[in-house]
Amino acid sequence: MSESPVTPTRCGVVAIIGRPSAGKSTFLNAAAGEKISIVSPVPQTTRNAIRGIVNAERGQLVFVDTPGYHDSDKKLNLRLKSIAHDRLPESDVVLYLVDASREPGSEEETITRLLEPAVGRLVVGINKVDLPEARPGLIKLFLEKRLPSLPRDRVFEISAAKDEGLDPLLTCLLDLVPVGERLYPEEFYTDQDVDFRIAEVIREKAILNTREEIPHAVYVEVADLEMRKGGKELWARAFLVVERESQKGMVIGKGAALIKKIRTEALADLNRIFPYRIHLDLQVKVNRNWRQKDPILNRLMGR
Ligand SMILES: Nc1nc2c(ncn2[C@@H]2O[C@H](COP(=O)(O)OP(=O)(O)OP(=O)(O)O)[C@@H](O)[C@H]2O)c(=O)[nH]1
Ligand SMILES: [Mg+2]
Repeated sequence: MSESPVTPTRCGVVAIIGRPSAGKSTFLNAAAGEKISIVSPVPQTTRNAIRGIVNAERGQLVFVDTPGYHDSDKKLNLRLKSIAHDRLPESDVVLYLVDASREPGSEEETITRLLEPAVGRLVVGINKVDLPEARPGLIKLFLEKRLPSLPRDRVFEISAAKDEGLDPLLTCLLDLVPVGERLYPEEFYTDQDVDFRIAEVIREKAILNTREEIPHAVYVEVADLEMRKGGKELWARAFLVVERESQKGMVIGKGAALIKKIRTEALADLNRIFPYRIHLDLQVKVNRNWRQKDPILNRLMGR
């Protein structure tokens, strides 16, 4: 009796690497069809290695979104860089995202130098091709020069924001990950804790509603979480933490209008993400120069 051949399942870890604002988190959300990682126009929005799981008939891709790779000697930036760096050896495939609307400069050169040893398991997404100023041809020339052994069929033009061109790229990634069972149950799409996701959504709204140095000076601390009404409601108390007393007023706004707006926008997203009703008490406090404090950075960035 002949049996029809069964295609084996594939599963692997894909690290997403690229410059700040290349669209790594936007890509992850589009690929997964869920809001997993926060997005903003401000560079260095992502501060952690965030897992997002994409299930397909043929298998599972476990993406790891990383902080934008950026050369700087500041304490926080060095942490962000090492988070991205450390994900390389533990991934099966590396997805390098390049912003087609920006000329590839020294930062892009640093990244290609970093990725050169991984070229055999590298896939490139040339992102933001929807923008009129996008020049994918220029990026391709850059890649040919910097990564000459990268096969051309590993380079894809995409628009993460418009969810265009993602399927051939995902197919290519599935072809490259090893044969193996799924690492996560199929209904899983992220491994983040509830309090981390709440903190991140609040931070996204704070970034989107402030300017200049404030977006970088903010972190969010979830102080209390309590399930009520038999799991129907989640009550959260959180602090939006800034670096200086003078920044407090800027986040609170006139008549507390800004902090109210941040809270309302965060709640709208959180109520879409979670199956229970969220109640949020949000306050602002100062932790002087937290970006210089190792214990805080350890807590926020895990180390
Ligand atoms: N036009 C356009 N904009 C995009 C696209 N992908 C991302 N963006 C925008 O680019 C900005 C940065 O996107 P993110 O996804 O936060 O970028 P990132 O690479 O995760 O940035 P960091 O976390 O700071 O490293 C946001 O304003 C996105 O809306 C795209 O395909 N087209
Ligand atoms: Mg990001």
